[in-house]
Amino acid sequence: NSKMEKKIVLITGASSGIGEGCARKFAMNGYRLILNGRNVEKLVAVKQELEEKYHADVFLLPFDVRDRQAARMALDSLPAGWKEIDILINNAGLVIGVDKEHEGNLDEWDVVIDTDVKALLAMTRFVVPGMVERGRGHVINMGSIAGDYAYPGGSVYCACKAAVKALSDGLRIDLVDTPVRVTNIKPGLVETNFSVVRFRGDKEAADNVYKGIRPLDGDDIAEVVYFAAAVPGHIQIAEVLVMPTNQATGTITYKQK
Ligand code: 8X3
Repeated sequence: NSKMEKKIVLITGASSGIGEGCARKFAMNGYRLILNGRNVEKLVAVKQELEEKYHADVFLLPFDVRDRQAARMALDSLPAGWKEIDILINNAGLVIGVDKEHEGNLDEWDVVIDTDVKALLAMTRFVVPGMVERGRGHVINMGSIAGDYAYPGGSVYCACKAAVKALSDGLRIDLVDTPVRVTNIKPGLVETNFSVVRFRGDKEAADNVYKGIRPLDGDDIAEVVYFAAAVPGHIQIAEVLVMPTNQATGTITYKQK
């Protein structure tokens, strides 16, 4: 039946921002969705919207991606019919603060590194063997322009996104003799809750980042993600750098004090 033919996409960090945009875009296009996030209330709201608007088939898989045990258990708990993930969108990510490398809080940076790098790696480690076995699949990592250029106040975050680039390139190499594709999406300025978290809840400081330009939003990035997923299987969009028309490079400067 047609339900069995529909592709399944798992999106981490799907309760807001780029992840939510991707959920909407793939729902619109008839994919079945496994949505991960920590905030169950927000995930339920996204599920409801997608069911109402697009009659989407949505399965919620709430867990903290940093918790490897929880990730393993959640994936194992997927019911029959939901286990064969076609697309893994490693989207969950964050940064806390704009501190200098020699002044920041190591505990906060653990959270950032654990989420942006180690959780992405764990999800890949758990999901990709099934893709290889089935002979189909696609891993789409949310990198960043920050992985191409370090900028003031971005040291650890930029390092994480450089790691995402290396993990994407490495995985693409490791999968070269399989039909599984690997894509690294590298957004520039995108206005989401990301910036609010970066500035530890200071909405004004977050808004300031986008002053005078029209930033991208989660739906804009979802267009690019979807494009990479939708092209024929012999085409591998290895990476995409995507930014607002009025942004030119990654050397964004944040006031640090
Ligand atoms: C976040 C985008 O421009 O702050 O990945 O590096 S930026």
